[in-house]
Amino acid sequence: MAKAYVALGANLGQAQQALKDVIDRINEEDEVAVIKTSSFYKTTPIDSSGPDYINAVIEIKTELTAEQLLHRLLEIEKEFGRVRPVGIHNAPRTMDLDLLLFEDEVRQSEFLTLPHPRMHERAFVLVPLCEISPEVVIPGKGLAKNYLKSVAEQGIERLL
Ligand code: PH2
Ligand code: MG
Ligand code: MG
Repeated sequence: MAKAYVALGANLGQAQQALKDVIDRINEEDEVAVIKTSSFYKTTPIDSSGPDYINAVIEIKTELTAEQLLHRLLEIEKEFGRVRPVGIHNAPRTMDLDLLLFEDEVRQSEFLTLPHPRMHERAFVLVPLCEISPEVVIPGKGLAKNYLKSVAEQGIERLL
């Protein structure tokens, strides 16, 4: 069984409900169990347009490989209405599921880069990640919590 962290984000439609539903949906996968769920956060779009995002991070255990897991996540994004308009960078979306960490794997391919290359620059990832796993390490970068200070200017508000 591998431990992995997945970032959830949405800024179109009923984003908060969609995040709740997608966590249940991920947990329904036979080879995946959701172990921890962060609070939900309202966050300012970073390098993206449209309304504020709702973001969260989950910890999962899985029997899948990292590639298999990412394929499942991309299928689930589609079930939740994700479309990828051609030519619009980081277009507003109904659901984005990003594989942040998979055990301590480090790799780079067309399909999958681990750890997620921009995770240490984004409060909407680091804050919920450190909430559920305060001592988590980003391979090659060190403790995730050490990057919190550098993203302190980014707008993020914990929802109750
Ligand atoms: N996702 C992006 C780009 N920008 N900004 C916020 N606040 N939340 C996101 O989930 C997000 C973003 C690319 O996936
Ligand atoms: Mg993303
Ligand atoms: Mg994505």
